[in-house]
Amino acid sequence: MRKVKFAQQTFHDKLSAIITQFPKIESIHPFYADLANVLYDKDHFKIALGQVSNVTKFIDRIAKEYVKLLKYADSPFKCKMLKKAALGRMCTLVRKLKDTLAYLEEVRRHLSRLPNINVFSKTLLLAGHPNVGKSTFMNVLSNANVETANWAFTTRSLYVGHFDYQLEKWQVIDTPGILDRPLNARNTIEMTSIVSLAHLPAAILFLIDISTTCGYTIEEQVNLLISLAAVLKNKPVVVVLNKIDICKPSEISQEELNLIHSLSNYFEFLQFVGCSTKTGEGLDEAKNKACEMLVALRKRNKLLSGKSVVNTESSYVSNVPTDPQRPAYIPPVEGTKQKLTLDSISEYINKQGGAGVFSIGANEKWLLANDEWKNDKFPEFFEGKNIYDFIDEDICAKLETLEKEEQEIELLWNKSLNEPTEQWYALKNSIYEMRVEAEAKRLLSIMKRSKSSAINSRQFIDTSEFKKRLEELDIEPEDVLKKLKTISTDIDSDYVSDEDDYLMSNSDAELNKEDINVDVPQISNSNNAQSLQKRIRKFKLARRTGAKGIKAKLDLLPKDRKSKGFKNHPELLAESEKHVKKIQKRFVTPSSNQQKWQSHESDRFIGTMKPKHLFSGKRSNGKTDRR
Ligand SMILES: Nc1nc2c(ncn2[C@@H]2O[C@H](COP(=O)(O)OP(=O)(O)OP(=O)(O)O)[C@@H](O)[C@H]2O)c(=O)[nH]1
Ligand SMILES: [Mg+2]
Repeated sequence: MRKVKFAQQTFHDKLSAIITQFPKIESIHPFYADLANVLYDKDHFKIALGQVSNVTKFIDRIAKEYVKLLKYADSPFKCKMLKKAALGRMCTLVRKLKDTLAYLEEVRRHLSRLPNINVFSKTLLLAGHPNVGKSTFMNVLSNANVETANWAFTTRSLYVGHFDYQLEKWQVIDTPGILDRPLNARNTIEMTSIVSLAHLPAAILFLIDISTTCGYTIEEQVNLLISLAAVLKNKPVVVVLNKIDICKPSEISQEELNLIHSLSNYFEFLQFVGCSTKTGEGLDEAKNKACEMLVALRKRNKLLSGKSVVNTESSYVSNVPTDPQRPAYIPPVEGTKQKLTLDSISEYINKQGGAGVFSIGANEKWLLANDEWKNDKFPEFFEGKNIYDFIDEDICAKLETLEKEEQEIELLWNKSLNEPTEQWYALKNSIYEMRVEAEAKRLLSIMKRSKSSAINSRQFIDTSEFKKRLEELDIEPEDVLKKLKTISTDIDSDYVSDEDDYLMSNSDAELNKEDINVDVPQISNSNNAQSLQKRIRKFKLARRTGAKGIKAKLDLLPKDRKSKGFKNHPELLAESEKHVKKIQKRFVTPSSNQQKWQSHESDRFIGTMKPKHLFSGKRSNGKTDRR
């Protein structure tokens, strides 16, 4: 399976690289697209690439199918057979692609040999019949070294050379010779020339051999140019009458001259130059004319298209006057009292120290209340802060209002300090009350601690120590006494009088009251009343002597309520039972804050220290209750 996949991946990578690395005819410049079409036949080229793409897809599909089969193969032998079949099919497909790949390789090599023509740079294009001296012209003009020979079609493809004109680099392209025949009869070599003539935005140097040593008559050569008129539309054409060293233009017959002059009817931009590539005569003139025409045409086209021609070719050589007159412009000064003239300003500057030492700033025109302020210097930044941020136009008004507010507040403050308000008095009184209450409470606690009913509050207050203390605190003893009375009535009215009640806790007192409330209506005139009183006393005694509280409280309850007093009153009976249950619940059940050992020894709980895994996590098998 691995081998099949590897083979598929390798084939896929290689074939996709071929497809992606070839230029896409639709996306390249029309010159190159047409050139590729002429040289390699666009359809053929596309079909070849399509075949490669199809084979890639087939190989992918074969690999996918066989991998699936290999997955479910039941024996190694079968696997081996399947692998063999898959690789065999892939190789067969690639073998069938042999011719296509060979063609594509040829194309690739040819493409790599093509000259590097920049379709956007300024170009001169040499065209004409074979053997007219195009390659010789090119060799003289540029640094190229193109083969020249005295027979037709010495040059079979495009050649590029470079030369400088007006500090710019131009390219010159030598094309193969063209014959005057219909387009479909032309061969690939001729078509290369036609394509470059049609697509390159260049100036055309059409060479005519006036000596006819090339083997073609002047008429044939003129007719060729006329036949190319449609292709060369809107292009500058320079007709170079070559080989003037052999045959002078004056030696040409009038008919032939007329024929040559008639060319101007077919072309918009046409010029004639006589030249000899052998001697070099007229060569520069031909070159310069072609270049000038192309530059002029480009400028014209740019102007027509609405683009600016500034900073374009040769604009830097253009009409800058040698001695420009640039008089100084003094703007009219308005709104000033005194009109400043150029002389007065220069005089003033000279007075102040001259140019470079003094310059008139904008502050000269400021309209200030005092003229001296004009030259006042103030820093823009002060202590790292921009002064402008702190400039406030309404600052004076704001300051005034703030000052007024401050004065008002000050007046109020003085007034409140001198004359205490009602609130102040109320506060003072409440503080005094609080102090009196604190003293009264203190006194009460001392009295409680003394445990003597005979001692009264007056005795305490009249002691020297207390008197002194109250004097220091500026408290009237009478006030403390009054407060003491109110506090004692609030907390425990029978505090001083009844010793028993004092000794009873609040909860006990409640309990007794409940019991008494329940029992008293029925047992007021019987012996039970006396027994209850007895039990209460017993309970109090028990508390005082330190007996257990629960037992004592249980003793308070009547032993047989159904037979004693509640027999004929089911409602009271039910109520009393409710009370009994309540009390039992409260005292028999150990409360939450009671210590554990107090409930019972047997109630002690010691948790079994089982391992954690028996309590938590997923059970792999069965239920938890088996453990
Ligand atoms: N006397 C003379 N001979 C020239 C002149 N220019 C070119 N020749 C000769 O003409 C012959 C052809 O020149 P080429 O430059 O190869 O012509 P071509 O136009 O490039 O020819 P193809 O490449 O075949 O299209 C050569 O033998 C040159 O020596 C010239 O100005 N005077
Ligand atoms: Mg040539």
